[in-house]
Amino acid sequence: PQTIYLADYTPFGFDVDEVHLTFDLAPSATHVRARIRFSPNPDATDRTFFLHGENLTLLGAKIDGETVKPKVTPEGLTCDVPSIPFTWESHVQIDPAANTALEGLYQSGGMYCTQCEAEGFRKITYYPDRPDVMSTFTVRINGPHPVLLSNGNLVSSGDGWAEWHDPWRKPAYLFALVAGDLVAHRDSFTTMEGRTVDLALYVRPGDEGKCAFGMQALKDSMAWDENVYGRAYDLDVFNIVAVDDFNMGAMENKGLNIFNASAVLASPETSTDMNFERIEAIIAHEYFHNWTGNRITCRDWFQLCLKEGLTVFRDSQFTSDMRSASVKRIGDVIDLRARQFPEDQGPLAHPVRPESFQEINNFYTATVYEKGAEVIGMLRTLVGADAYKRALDMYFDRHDGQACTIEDWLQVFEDATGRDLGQFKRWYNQAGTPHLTVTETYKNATYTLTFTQNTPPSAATPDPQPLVIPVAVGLLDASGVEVMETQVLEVTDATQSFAFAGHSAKPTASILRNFSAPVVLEFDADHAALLAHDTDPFNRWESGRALALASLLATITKGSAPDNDYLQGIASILRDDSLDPAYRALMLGLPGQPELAAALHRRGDTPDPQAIFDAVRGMKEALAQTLKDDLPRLYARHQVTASYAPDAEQSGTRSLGNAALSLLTLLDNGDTAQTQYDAATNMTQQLAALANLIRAGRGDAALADFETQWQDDRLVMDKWFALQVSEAKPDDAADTAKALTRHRDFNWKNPNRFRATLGALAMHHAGFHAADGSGYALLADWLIKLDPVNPQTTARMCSAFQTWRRYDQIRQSLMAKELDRIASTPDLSRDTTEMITRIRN
Ligand code: BAL
Ligand code: ZN
Repeated sequence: PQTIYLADYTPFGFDVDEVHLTFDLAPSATHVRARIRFSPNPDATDRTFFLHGENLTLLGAKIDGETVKPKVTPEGLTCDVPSIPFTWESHVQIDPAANTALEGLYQSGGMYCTQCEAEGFRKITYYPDRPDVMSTFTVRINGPHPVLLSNGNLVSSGDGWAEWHDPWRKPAYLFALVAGDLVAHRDSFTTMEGRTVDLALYVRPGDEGKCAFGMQALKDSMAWDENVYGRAYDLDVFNIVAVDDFNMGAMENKGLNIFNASAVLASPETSTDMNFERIEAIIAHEYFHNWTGNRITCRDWFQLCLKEGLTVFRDSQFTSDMRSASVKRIGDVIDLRARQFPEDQGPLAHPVRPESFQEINNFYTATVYEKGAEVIGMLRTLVGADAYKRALDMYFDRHDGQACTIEDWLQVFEDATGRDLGQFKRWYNQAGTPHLTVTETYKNATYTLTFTQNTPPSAATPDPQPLVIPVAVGLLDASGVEVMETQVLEVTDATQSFAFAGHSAKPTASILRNFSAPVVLEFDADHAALLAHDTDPFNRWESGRALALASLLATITKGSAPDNDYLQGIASILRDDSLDPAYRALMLGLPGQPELAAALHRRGDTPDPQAIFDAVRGMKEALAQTLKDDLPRLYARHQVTASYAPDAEQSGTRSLGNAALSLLTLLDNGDTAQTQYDAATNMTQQLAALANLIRAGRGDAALADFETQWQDDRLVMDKWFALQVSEAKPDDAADTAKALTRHRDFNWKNPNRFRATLGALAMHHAGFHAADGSGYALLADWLIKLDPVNPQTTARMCSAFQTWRRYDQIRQSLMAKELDRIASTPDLSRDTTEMITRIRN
């Protein structure tokens, strides 16, 4: 496959002044007629008229009304065109029913829908399918469906047709069309400018009862973006559609967001508290894209982080405001370490702004999204909240309606603050997770911290240079009283010291408060003291995590018993009823098993997945024993009796109750879990109880009951599939997943169901890495099977193998064998070929 480089960017030779599309919908033979006004782009030198197009049957083309015969290839067409403005017309036929890749126009459960980001529009019609080509769109849809939707505002409609016009110039990746027998949940919102916006959430009949929460989240997001960023909505309507078959979580098409049903439909009976929180965040994320992504878009796909990093950062701010900021921050860091760190520390490492790709779909990564958001968080920390706001106002003023770059983004910060961000920019250009090693000295009442930064080299960045690292530091005295409030140190050199004078005794340092930079911190801190006293909630939690990590590593490598300081420290926190229950529940969490494997690998040890699994289990048993007398009370106190609400308070209470339940289960063999299961009236309680019953080895009856109860609910059945795999004993995980692939409801072409089953296996660390290679082989079998049907979802899941070089020789050769087997599959997609090649090399 061809590699595309950032350095090769050139503008398209033509501007698109307006686009008119007419769709005649039919499952296997949809006709698309395009009438597009082009004019020469004065900023371009190359006037080659190349239009992207894939899987299209060209039935005719005209320029200014005259039939033309373009030269057609599998990637698109070229044609001789006038050197003055002209009208291009084309007529193509496409086959939505056969489109299992779910890119372009496809069918899902009888409805039509689209997914055009990144390069799906070229599967709908011939077009310059690149984000820097922006135009207004007018769309006529002819089809026998009660609901016919596209972007923008409805112009007119009648029986079997509708016409939409989007007055905002947009790139083709934001195009959307939906047609189907759908029902609308309606509401409205009045903007700060006084505009009334009609809101609708379209779902399949039967799902009407799962719309209210998403609608409220949308209204909250609209109000928040006005209040915090001064950004109002800009059309008469905002529509959201829920779709069963979808590769991603959701898509921010202008005025017509399309959502994976799992990312929008919610009810207390069918959705967990975590589902509700995720839905609220995704709705916000897609809505916020209207300004950061749609009004200001990306010049090219290398700039993806321009919209994604910023929009993730904005949705994190929103969730922090709606719920608990420290709980959100801890959750984000857990997620970053679980998903982004492995990427940044392995063969798939790439900069937040990559410099080359073969298939852009492979770069919708945790690095672009989550590290991209961390980079913006650091920028805000460095310049301060006021300057951040000034810079954002300048960004919106200066670039509204444009397709921009990271250079444009950093320039507004330089102009708003007078700062030189040349070195800071390395965060966008360099791959790899920096290690920040800290040493301390104390002499003559002066406490000195010395920081050494080192980013391990990678194929993407062989020679990393020092970064600007904002390190938030506070100091405590021996009794735990804060003697220096949080200060942000700017570490810019490879090695750099900071002195703090006037301390009559050696203080205890709390470093990297609120996780002020996405680095691996290596500092021999007084974690027990910080766990007891740190005033920074993140670092207090982090201290518990560090103690747990050290203890688990000692168990794995030396067979040591769990660390008593850790157990007692956690017990004190759990007994402190003044602390937020959600926060205490997080305190009971342990480092992820892949994270332990990474830590062992970093120390030069070879991780043994079963030993890691056993150590974690042993630590849970030790926690259960330590908290033995507290658990019944802790559990009982954290049962919600009020009617269900998915708010931060109730979900925090339930999360602590269920964290207590998982320890209690180790003591009572699942009796409490059975009682909870039998009494559960919401999915949070039911699913937690079911997980504990499976873990206690007595889940069969409840699993059967759950299946009977929920067999007609696709999203709940995804949980049923996933839970059996994720809670399986390591030796049984692959067999469990394999048995589930033979279940009558295993629809492998549905990405949610595929991920629930095979994705759950990939995430079951000890199960996926079972010594006999059964996990590797099963996943490879299914990736080979899925690839011709859905390359995007296949390629995404190949990352399960990205850490393969961490393990022992036998596992490495088992994984290499599967990677080679996938790679040698005839006609492997470009998506999967690129992923396997990068992982294997
Ligand atoms: N733009 C793809 C989906 C999302 O990040 O919102
Ligand atoms: Zn996004």
